[in-house]
Amino acid sequence: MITFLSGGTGTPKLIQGFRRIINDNQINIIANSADDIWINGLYVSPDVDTILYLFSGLLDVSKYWGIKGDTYITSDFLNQIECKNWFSLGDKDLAIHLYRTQKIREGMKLSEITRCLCEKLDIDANILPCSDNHIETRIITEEGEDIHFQEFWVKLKGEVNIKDVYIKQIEIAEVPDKLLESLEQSDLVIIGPSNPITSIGPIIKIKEINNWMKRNKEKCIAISPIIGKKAISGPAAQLMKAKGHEVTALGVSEIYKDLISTFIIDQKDSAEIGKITQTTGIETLAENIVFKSEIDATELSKIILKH
Ligand code: FO1
Repeated sequence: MITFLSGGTGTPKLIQGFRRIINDNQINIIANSADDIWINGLYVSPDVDTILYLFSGLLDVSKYWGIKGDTYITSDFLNQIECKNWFSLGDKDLAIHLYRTQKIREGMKLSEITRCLCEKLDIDANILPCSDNHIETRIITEEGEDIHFQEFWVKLKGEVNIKDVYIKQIEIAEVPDKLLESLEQSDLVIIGPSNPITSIGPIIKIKEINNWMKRNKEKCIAISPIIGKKAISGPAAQLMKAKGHEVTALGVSEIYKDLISTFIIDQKDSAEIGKITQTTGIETLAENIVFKSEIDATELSKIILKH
């Protein structure tokens, strides 16, 4: 079994590569749930849904969130009657949020709801939110405002001077029932090339996951989401800087150093291998980590499996 820690778009793209060479029933996903947000009375779980849509063949791969071919009739009409609707929910996507919200109201846990959705969408992979507790990434702006990650990223388009980032309720977050069992059954645990602060950060900050990885770091590897001094995509650079990390592959390796035994950086950063290994003691490989197509992701997947 292979377990992926996933959030944002980088790890889902890598997973697409793995799916060409291993069966879905050999894959566990631990998805970030700290991007979750209540919007217009509905509970939306973006990083879990991206994975659900990916494994059910529904994902809009032009943006790596939402459902392909979805329409926005409800969202547009909502905009007409309520101007605050800055988070666009597709009409089919809405059905998932209606279902999840109803089940939450009936007292079901997020992991149980995710399992039901996997059955309904004919998904063979084992998909788990990192916690059944509600955790939430919050951004504190230079002006002192404390806003949800989605407000920072979607409403304000990331154009914010960040003073700090924190994960609300992370100290008391517990893993879902079967999560540790899934990790125990894994031959390999992969931190994909996602943002280490807000996509992977919440997952590895959960005590039971963090402790498990520390005890099993030989099985754990990570792929850098940073090449040179830039993020492959998304707000990783901005967020790493805000948390005082160097925006380089070395900076990423320092975040993961207690949890992994192998780190994969981009070929363009190959000169950094010595420095990373010296600073962190992690075996470091330089490969192509930019996925222009599924073939690139498959190539990296093959290299990881052979290693
Ligand atoms: N991203 C946007 O840039 N604009 C949106 O309106 C938006 C809506 C949305 C709805 C459901 C969903 O699952 C994801 C959505 N996203 C949207 C993506 C999301 O903000 C982030 O990309 C993820 O949270 C980062 O992993």
